[in-house]
Amino acid sequence: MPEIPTVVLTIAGFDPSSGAGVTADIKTIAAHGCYGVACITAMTVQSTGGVRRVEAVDPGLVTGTLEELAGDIPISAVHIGMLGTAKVARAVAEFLGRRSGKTKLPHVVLDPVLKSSSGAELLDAPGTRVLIERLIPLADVITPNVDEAAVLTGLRVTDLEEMRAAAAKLHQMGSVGVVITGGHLDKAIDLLSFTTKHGVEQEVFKAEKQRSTSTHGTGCAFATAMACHLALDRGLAEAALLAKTYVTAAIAAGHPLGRGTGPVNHLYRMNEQRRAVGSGSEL
Ligand code: PXL
Repeated sequence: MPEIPTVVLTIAGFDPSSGAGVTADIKTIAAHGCYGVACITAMTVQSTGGVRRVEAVDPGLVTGTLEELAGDIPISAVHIGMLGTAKVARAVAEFLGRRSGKTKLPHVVLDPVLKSSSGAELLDAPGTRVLIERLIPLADVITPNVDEAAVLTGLRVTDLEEMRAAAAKLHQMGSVGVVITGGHLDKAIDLLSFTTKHGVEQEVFKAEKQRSTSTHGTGCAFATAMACHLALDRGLAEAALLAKTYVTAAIAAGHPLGRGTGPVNHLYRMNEQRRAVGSGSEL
């Protein structure tokens, strides 16, 4: 009998340039050897040049899709990205809230996507309130970048000390695990913070900042990679470290596509395999 694959569900928007959003997430999930299923929350009109238009889908379609998938396929982790509107955010919160005890979906990773890097609003203001009040307490891990951490906490978040304070505040707001990504800071620092019986534990991951114009989709790739590692039963610290390593390599191998910010290369490992096979056959 063929093996049952580890399934990761992504709930996110559609970016037609496939740098971010569901199509990018499916690539990330495949790169981790898992099987991806998806629920689209919003359509966007965009290219590497930026987001031109956002249109949320009917919340009933979101509920129907999530119930249909979860009733049929065993899901080992959930990634939540762009939600678009409060109505869609509420539909997702209600779906997760309906599943408790044995039917609770494991390893919910919430990427609080608020704006695109070009400044377009990807979640409306009432949606941000739903995210704070209903989704943060339902998630196992939340992965804001420094700007999103600042909006969610109302604090300034520009360096490691401020990241530590923002993480503490996010714990007070109901987050169990927090990873604040600081890829935009001078040094690319990520802070992992989680609550244990003994209090809050924090770990810092540092990487050299890379000079690249192919960085579209780093947030989605990081959060989805974390969901995959948690689905594969890795602990929080290992998942965060491996997800950061994955994103760093995907940026380094980024695609020089389009006139704007190119997409990261989610499937860079396939090129490594192709080169390995190529050099093998030449010997
Ligand atoms: O990177 C955030 C993001 C997430 N999801 C979708 C997006 C974007 C940014 O443009 O379009 C669908």
